[in-house]
Amino acid sequence: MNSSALALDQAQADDRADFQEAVLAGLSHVPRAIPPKFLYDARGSALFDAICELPEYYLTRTETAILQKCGGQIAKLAGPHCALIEFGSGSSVKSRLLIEALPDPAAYVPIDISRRHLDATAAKLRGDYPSLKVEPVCADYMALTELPVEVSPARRRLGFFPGSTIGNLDPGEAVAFLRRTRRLLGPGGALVLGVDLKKDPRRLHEAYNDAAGVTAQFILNLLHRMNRELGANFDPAGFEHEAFYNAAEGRIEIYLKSLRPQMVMVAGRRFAFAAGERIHSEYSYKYDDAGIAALARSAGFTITRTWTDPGRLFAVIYLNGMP
Ligand code: AVI
Repeated sequence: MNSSALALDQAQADDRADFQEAVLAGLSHVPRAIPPKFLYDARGSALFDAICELPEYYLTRTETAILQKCGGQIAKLAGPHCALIEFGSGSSVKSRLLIEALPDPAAYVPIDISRRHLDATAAKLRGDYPSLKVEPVCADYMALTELPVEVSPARRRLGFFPGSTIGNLDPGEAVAFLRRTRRLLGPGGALVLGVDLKKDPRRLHEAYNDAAGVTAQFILNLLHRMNRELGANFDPAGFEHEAFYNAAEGRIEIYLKSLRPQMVMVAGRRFAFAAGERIHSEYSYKYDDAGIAALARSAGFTITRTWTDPGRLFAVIYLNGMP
């Protein structure tokens, strides 16, 4: 086995150990909870891509349409020769809109935890934009305090955090992440942030309870993942996906709910579930103008410009770091 295959093997073993530790801690905790980042194994990522295409899931479509419209204005604010840094880049679909709009960008730095995703995406981008320097960083952007790569000399670092992923962080985590990001972007840095807006709760409910049941499969995949990777014996038919809008907290809450009393083994440990008992799997916070302003202020950003769609479903915000 060559050294890069060995490193990949080691990385996989580390990922599995992290997953096991988080699951055992999360299932022992009251109330039970497993961090949402574990929803995204290969199958979970494919299911999330399918969610983005659903008629009920307006977020991706709406944000893309806003970026298509405001790309030129973002480019004007950012100016020439900026380094575009994307947090959680996945397949970098939306960043292409900015790469194409920005005048002579110095570099594109996609940051993603999945090495395979990152390498494949970087290769495609280099093919499509031969003059663009693509400098991928394989890291958990939530834990990143500085860039581990030499970014080509750039006039400004422009961060990009689309998709309402900020909504999956609780408000304290969101402020902490934005503060770290502001520091990482440095003096003169700016951030383009995608935020899902508060709206008719029925619309929100439908977006997380789609008729085709893809969101349910996405959440239930966590049980399959624990069976596959941790030798667990969850019966996925013994659980259901539960998602609802909590208006007081301004968030969608998503759980796996046990449909009957049952005993489950995970990594050699036994867990008893009562009928109706839940495992929390995700929050998805929704913001209004005041909430966005408070978030930006607490993290040391000023809002330079906000773009929304005609139905005010989603917002793309250009934030400048306060000096
Ligand atoms: C990735 N994130 C922004 C999605 C959301 O809308 O909160 C995750 C998701 N969970 C269920 N559907 C979509």
